[in-house]
Parts: sequence; C-alpha cells; structure tokens
Amino acid sequence: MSKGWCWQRVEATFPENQMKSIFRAFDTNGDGKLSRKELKVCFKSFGLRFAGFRAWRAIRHVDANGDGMIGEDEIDELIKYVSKWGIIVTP
Ligand SMILES: [Ca+2]
Ligand SMILES: [Ca+2]
Repeated sequence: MSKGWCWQRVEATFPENQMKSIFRAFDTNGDGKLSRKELKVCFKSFGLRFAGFRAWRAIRHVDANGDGMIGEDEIDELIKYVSKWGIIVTP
C-alpha cells in the first residue's frame, strides 16, 4: 500500500489527560460526545488536512456502539487511532 496523500502527519505530543480535555473542549454542544462535525474542527486545530475525511474515518473505526459519535468510553480508542498521524499521547 502506498503512502497516500491523506496520511500527512503532524508532530505533537500530549499527556493523556490533556488530550482528553482537548477532545472534551471540542464538544461544543455539550452532549458529552464528539460528532463528526466537532471532530473535524478538532482535527483542523491540530493542523491536519482533510479533517472532514479523517473525522469520518475515525468515527467509523472507533465508534463501538454505532451511534455515529465518539462517546466518553470511546475516547481511548480515538487516542490510539490519532497516534497513527503523529499525535502521540503519553500516559
Ligand atoms: Ca457534542
Ligand atoms: Ca459511539
């Protein structure tokens, strides 16, 4: 598989609790879940291109209960997922 245009990486390291509070901060409607729209804004803020596409991919990959959003208990998986893009989360 070739390294596609969509897998641009950023270099960023966050402690886990900071990363979680960043994700929570992007829950703009306060329902405790990250929608695709909220996630897109979040990824954009990391300087990632194709944020909308990434948000869609991330939710498809991470959304365990199938409600189309990232809930509190799915954030751990999301953190693992974004590490592929160079966003490294340390304990
Ligand atoms: Ca929300
Ligand atoms: Ca979910």
